[in-house]
Amino acid sequence: MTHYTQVGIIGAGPAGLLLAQLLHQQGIRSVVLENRSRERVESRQRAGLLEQNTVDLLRQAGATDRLDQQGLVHDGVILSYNGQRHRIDLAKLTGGSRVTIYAQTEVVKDLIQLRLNTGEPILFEAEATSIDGLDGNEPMIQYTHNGESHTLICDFVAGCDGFHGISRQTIPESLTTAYDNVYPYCWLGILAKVPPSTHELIYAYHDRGFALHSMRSPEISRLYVQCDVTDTLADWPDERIWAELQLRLGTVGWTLMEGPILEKTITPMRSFVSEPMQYGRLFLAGDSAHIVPPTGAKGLNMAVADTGQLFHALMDWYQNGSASELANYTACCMRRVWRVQEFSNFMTELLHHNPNKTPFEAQLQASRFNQLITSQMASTVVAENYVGLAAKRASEAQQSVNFHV
Ligand code: FAS
Ligand code: PHB
Repeated sequence: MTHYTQVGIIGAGPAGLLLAQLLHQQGIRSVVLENRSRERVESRQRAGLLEQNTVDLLRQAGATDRLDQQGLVHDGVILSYNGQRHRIDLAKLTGGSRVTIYAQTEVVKDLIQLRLNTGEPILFEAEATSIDGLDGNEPMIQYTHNGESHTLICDFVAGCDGFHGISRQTIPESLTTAYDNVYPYCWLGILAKVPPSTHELIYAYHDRGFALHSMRSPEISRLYVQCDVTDTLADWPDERIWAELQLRLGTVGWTLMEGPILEKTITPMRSFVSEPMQYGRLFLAGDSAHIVPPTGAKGLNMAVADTGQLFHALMDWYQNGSASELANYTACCMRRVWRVQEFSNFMTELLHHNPNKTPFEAQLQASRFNQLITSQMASTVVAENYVGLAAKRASEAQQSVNFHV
């Protein structure tokens, strides 16, 4: 069967769902195609930290009712180096910007419910198999759903289908440049039924490896330990996980509370960028175009920032008949993407024990951490990147308004 819409959206992750909602609010019709089930999409444990810019865009979309009730707002973050802790006062160093802990699973649930409330089409277990006609004005997405083949004809295709989707592969290889950096370690992440042992996040470097103390609620902790790229979950029984977390996060006078582990996953660490993020009427947003190691808490936030950029460019077309923002989409995204890539790489290299590093590199790593502790300027750079530079610009704008008042 053949169907028609204005924007065909491949992927019901944060990028695709948010774009669909923002467009709907402006009366632009879209169809969301998702190849997994609703249950699978809503249960995938992923990100947990939202920048202010992300919260603002979700609020614009009308998706923050539960976030406002359940989100945990943080003014600071703790970095630890072999047990020596340093708190970075995010709000003080950035003129009031903060971050919010609210799981990606909850963001996705909120956006899916919003989509369902609109009555606009979102098809689960519908796999996009090809994208055609991108050089014309009516691109087509071929997809299968309930065992039948369908064609979706649209004005634009939003490739929000993540790192393993088909959108990026649709851009001719001869026109793309890929940048790739695989790290020699992974993260083993757990959800544990135990109250967080500190109010704020702790990112810890330890000679045994990195660890991160995060949370999902006052009752649920989210924790990570660095593991080897060859490790499997069988190599990490609960006892070993807790023992390593105690060693790596520990400091004098503090104990990590332990509890039943509800879920375990191993995530590889990789930096990847593919340029351009567009081809004819196809525009990539989120992990389909770039991925970052989660050390900087940027993957989800970058996807949302792309979505905001693409939404404005599409509305410039639909409301003003202008194609200039669409033409500049890649260039506008890339400035932000590379800033986030650099910050994510900095945090990853700073906080992980690299088995391949030389003694010289080990000294540099220790010196970088020492500079963070002794220089407010160095801590400010980390704080501004961590809360998101869009937040910095917003707080500067607010300060300038306050200044002139
Ligand atoms: P997503 O991958 O979320 O969504 C893409 C969607 O497209 C998926 O639902 C997929 O099923 C669907 N799809 C793919 N191909 C399709 C096709 N052919 N047809 C139809 N649908 C298709 N970020 C952090 O900030 N912190 C973290 O701790 C963190 N942990 C992560 C752990 C893992 C295992 C992974 C994979 C990522 C993690 N990330 C983390 C990054 C993550 O949060 C992403 O940045 C975020 O999901 C990006 O959102 P989207 O771009 O919407 O892509
Ligand atoms: C999380 O809570 O899952 C989380 C928080 C910060 C990160 C990565 C993951 O940098």
